This record gives sequence, structure tokens and C-alpha cells, in this order.
Amino acid sequence: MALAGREFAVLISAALGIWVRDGAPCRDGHRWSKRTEFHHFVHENATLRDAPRRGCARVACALTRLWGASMEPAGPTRQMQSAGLPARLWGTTGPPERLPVSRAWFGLLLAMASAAHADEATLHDNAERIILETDITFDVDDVGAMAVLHTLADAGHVKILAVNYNEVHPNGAAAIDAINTFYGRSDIPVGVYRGEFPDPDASRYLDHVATFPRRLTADGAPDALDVYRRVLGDEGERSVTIVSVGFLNNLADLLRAEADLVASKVRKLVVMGGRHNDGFNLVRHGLLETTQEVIENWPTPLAISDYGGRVRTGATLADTSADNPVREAYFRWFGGRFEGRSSWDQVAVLYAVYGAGEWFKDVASGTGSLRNGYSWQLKSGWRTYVGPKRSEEEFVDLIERLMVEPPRN
Ligand SMILES: [Ca+2]
Repeated sequence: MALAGREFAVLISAALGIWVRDGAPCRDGHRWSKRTEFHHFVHENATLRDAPRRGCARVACALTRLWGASMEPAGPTRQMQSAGLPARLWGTTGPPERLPVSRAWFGLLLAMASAAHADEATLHDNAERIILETDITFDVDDVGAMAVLHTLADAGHVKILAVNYNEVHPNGAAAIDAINTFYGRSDIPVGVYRGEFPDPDASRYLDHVATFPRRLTADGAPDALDVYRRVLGDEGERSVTIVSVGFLNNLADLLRAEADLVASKVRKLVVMGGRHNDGFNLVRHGLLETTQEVIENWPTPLAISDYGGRVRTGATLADTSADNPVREAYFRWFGGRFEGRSSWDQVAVLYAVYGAGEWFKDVASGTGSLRNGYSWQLKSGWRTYVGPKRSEEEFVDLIERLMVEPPRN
């Protein structure tokens, strides 16, 4: 990279320093500073409020990462890539070292010359393609999981293909659609379960969230199986990750009807449920045998995730805007105040997007079991269990930030 010589870089830095001035407001409330928060600008590339600068930052981020791998193998860029997470997710571990200024400024120059905006489709080329299965009704961490997914979609790390609902509350699909709409994605398909479902749960928040702007009517959502057929049919071979943070009834229907479609299009399934003797997602509403059927026969790798009970998040939603349905859900769930709630579902979503790495490890020895005595052997690349690699405090910080980040658009 002889062209990115020091003198040239200093010259460009000076020019860009005038354009992207110190103190420019970022969406997360920070002020950008060339000296102290360069990483904040380049790698937290969706934070600047100003759209042209934000677009340039995204392109610069990609260029810097591309060059960073070859120019400085041991540098912080490599560390970020191995983590697989945006810099904002480093949380309480502190920011990484600042990037070499010459390299990063040179990236900015080319970004300005080539494009003012990064196209969303381009951002999604390498994004994890996710379908969320949620029982968003009783507990509120499903809402937090949706917020996390949307923020990661804003960062270009996720493409949300569909959200399917496996409970039967009449306002469940409407509330899901209201959350999607708040984040600017009212086009996401929402499918619902329409089979037998004994003892459905009441909800403290769905009726309230459903009053927020949305596209769907309360009973206008298609069957979840139809959504799976259509969405999976359009996707590439073994390209889709399904993350279930609720019951497995929709997935059992899918498996019975379209096993070949699952085997060909799904890459992995992540299930939020207890590894041993689960008492909620894997057993309630008469679904214990259904759960066994899915775990026994699912034709792709399947990971069980049950971490997050003491990772309490959502309290700082109080500081977000009143038009935020995620804020409303947590407010109603706590009976008119803001507190932190367990984050089982957000953790499962994070693992679904990033897999084993800086934050998680795959446990592939031992067993898992259900309350009916069925047990399965853990095996690398087939049936695994999600183990956390960071502290509860680090998970709280990470998830809290992702949940309160305002929508990009
Ligand atoms: Ca849930």
C-alpha cells in the first residue's frame, strides 16, 4: 500500500477532518471525536446521524477490514473480525486499540470517491439469514430479542427473513408487526400457528404494543407453515438459520410437511430451552412429545441455549422514545415501571447470529434431556449446547445497548 504513505494520509486526514468535524452527533448520543473515537466512527458504522457520513463510514468499514487483514495481521482489525461482532459490542471489555490512522483515513477517501451510501442489499450479502420463532406473549424477553435482531440488521449483520408466532394470542402477530414497523421493516413476513393450543397464556403487553403503527390487521397474518414454504423456497442451499425462542409447534409442522425443504435450505436451528428437564419452552401447552419429535428428527445441526436468566436487561428502555413499542412492552410487563428482565431469548439470538467465538463456545459432550425421559447425545456439528464465554455483566452491557439503539431509518 505504497499509495497510503504517511504524508498522503496526513493530507487526507486534514481534509476529512474539516468535513467530518469533531463533535458530530451520533445516533447513540455520543459525539464523534477523531482522536479518541476513531473506531467509533469506522466500525460502529451506523451511529452517525448524518446519512452521507454514515454511508461513507459503512463503506470505509468494509475497506478497512479488507485491507486490515493483509496489512496488519496482528492488529485490532483482525481481532474484530475474529470476534465477529461490531465494535459497539465490545462493551465493558473496553474499546479495541485505535486503528492506524493512515490506513483508515485512506479507506475513507476511497469510500467518498466511490459511493456516498452503502446499499442495504450489499450490507446483507454477508449477513446471517434469520427466521425467528417466537412465543411473544407471556414473558417479555422475546420483545428484547426482536430489538436485538433489528439492531443487528441495521448494522448489516442480519437479514430478518420472517418472524413466526407459536403462541395464539389474538394480538401476537399484530404486536410483532408493530415492532418490525418501528424498525422500518414492515415488509417482514409474519406467520402464525393455527393448530390446537391448550391453555394459552395471557399477556401484559401485547394489546398495548398492538396499538402502535403497523401493517397487519390483528387476524391478517398467514399460517406459519405457508410463510416457511415461501421464504425457505426463495433461499439458497443451507443458508438459513432458524432461532426458536418459544415453543416448537410450528417447527414440528414444518418438519412433518416439508422435511426435504428443511434439510436443503436450513443451516442450523438454535432452540432456547433448558438442556435438562426444561420446564417452559420444551414442555408447556402439551408440547413435550412435539419437542422430542423435533429434537430427534431435525435434519440439521441443532444447538440448545438456556443461558441468560441472570442477564437482566431492559431498564434503560426508559430513556428511549415514547413511540418505541419495545419500551412499551417492558413498561407494561413490569406493571408501569422499568426494570431489567432475564435475557434468555436475546442470548439465543446472539448465538444464532454469531455462533461460537468470542462470546460463546459449543459444548459437544454429555447429553441433553426432556422431562419424559428422552435424552440425546451431544455431538460436534450435530447436537450441541451453548456455553457463554463472557461474564453476566458483559452480556448485560451488550444486550442493553442493542435493545435501546434507535432504528437506523
Ligand atoms: Ca420466549
